[in-house]
Amino acid sequence: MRLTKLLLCLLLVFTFSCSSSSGGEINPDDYQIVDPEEENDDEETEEEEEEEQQEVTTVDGIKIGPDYVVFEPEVTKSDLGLWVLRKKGEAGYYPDTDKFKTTAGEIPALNDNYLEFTGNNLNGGAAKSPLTYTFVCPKTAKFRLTMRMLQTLEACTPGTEHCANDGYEKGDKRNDLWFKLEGDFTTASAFATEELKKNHKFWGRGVRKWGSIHKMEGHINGSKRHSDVVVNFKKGEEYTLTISGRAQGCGIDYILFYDKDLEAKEGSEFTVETHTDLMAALPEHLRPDIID
Ligand SMILES: [Ca+2]
Repeated sequence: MRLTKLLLCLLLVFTFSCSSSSGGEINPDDYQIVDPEEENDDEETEEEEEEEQQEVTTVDGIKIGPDYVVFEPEVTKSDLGLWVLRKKGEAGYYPDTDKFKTTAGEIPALNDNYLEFTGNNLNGGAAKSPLTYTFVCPKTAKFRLTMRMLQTLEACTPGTEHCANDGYEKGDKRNDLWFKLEGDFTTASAFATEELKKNHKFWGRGVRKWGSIHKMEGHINGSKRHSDVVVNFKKGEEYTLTISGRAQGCGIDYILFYDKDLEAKEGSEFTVETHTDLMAALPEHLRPDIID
């Protein structure tokens, strides 16, 4: 843009000297004079607008950035029911003394708390204690849903039911919940839009350390399938996520929707796969606020 204007100015000067030397008259209306001050003003306005779009707001505990929505699960306005808020220093917070494998060196729960489902059994069960979260989407984009999750696997006797050889409950227990979405969206995953509006199992891995819930389980033409949860959201539209308890002992640190394009964006390259700890793998701003 600047180069174009510079060339225009040079052309103007050249034309002016030619016209002068030939004795012709100059009509100022024939030329557009560029005011450098005015040009700077335009640039500042553009910068201000960009800054405005980068703004982060927190509404009812839900942090909304330019290309993500993230929140602690306890900000729900629903009755917690069979979900329990585990806090560091209190009974039931994982790891709890020598009952569990140490998680030293791992990143602990954000805000030293998480929500744990205490109903059903370690394998699963019917959807119970629904918790809802409503927010206005900041951007028209493909958003992926994922959650930071911990399987609070207990010590057990090898050889007994559900017990692995390492003396802890098997790594595929306590690892899922139910979820559904409401609002004006369409699917960008393997499952149909209408399927995403009904309760489905949402599972992942966080075997005695923080990992993630990242795959939906459903059926397509009668066959069981697993897929990321990716949806086309619209800017300014209101959406509601509902999670319900499924497997007992599934712990949720925080819940995140992020613009799928962020995965390949320069400087923030990441993936969310089995065992991915969201806090270790994703940029820091894709976390809820720290509560004082
Ligand atoms: Ca937390």
